[in-house]
Amino acid sequence: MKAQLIARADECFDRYIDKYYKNGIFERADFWDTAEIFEIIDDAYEITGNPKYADYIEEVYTAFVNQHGNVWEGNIYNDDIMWAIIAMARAYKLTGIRKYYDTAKANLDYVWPRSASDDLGGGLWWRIDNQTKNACVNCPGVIAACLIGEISKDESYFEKAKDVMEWTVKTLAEEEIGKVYDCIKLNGEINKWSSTYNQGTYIGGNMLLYFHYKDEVYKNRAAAAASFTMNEMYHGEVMDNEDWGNDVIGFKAILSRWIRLYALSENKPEYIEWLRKNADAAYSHRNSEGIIMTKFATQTEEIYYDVFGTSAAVGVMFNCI
Ligand code: 7K2
Repeated sequence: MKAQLIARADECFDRYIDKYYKNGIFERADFWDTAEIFEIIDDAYEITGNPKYADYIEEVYTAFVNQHGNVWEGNIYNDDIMWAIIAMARAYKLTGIRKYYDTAKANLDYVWPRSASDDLGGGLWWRIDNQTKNACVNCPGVIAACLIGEISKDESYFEKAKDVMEWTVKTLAEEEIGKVYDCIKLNGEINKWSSTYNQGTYIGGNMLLYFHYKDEVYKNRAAAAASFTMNEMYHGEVMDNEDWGNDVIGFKAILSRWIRLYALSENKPEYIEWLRKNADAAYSHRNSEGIIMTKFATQTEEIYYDVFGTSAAVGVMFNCI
């Protein structure tokens, strides 16, 4: 069973590579897309142990720093930087290759002071214009700080992560039911839209804090958010939405990564089964090139799709294993 699932995930990855990849670059992928495709390669290496994925990590890393430099001051999106830090810190944990960690840490030490503020009671700004505080920077910020804290053994990163999570729970979530909001504006107005990526990184951030502090409050938050996502947002059915814009189309890989971490760590096989149901549906709807677009219950057509939109299924193929 496991070998078959790995073979299927490898196949989907290879078709994706055939379509979009050359010399460390994914066709038309922007900074954030690349960071998240990088994370899918981390997933692939973590889950299969196949050394070919370590080679992809090295190639993508090299192309990324060639293009964006070692510290990414030019990027106005604090969230983008957090995501790329996560991709590289995870790559270090998986390979032991020091430069991935050095790049991740240098960028966290740069972007954290740029993002953190006491306005609205705490948390991180989404962009350098300091207008909104979004779940998509705060939860990844928590994850990034936990990873760097874990690797460096510097407790201060965990302290920062903890404070940002407390603010996020208070400001951008309904803790008991596990619903995560999108963002709060400078004037206090809240956008209550819940999406798979924010649900995912909220689960992940709370799990990493749980592993460190062993306080069940974190685990309970992750549990509530996992349940809300599968049962309330999707009623246990296949994810067949989030198909608009340039960003939303790639969210589901992020959810699957962190819900898997929760499910394996807390022995909740129902979530892996749900991911597998999604992966099965997605696979059955691949097109003749083996490409799968983000609506998993819908047939992928024989047309050109955005590189980020078709990465989500690849991520789910690995994370359902
Ligand atoms: O409005 C934010 C966020 O709150 C929302 O969830 C998503 C939905 O859109 C933006 S975040 C998307 C950004 C990700 N970082 C890189 C940027 O290029 C991109 O706008 O889509």
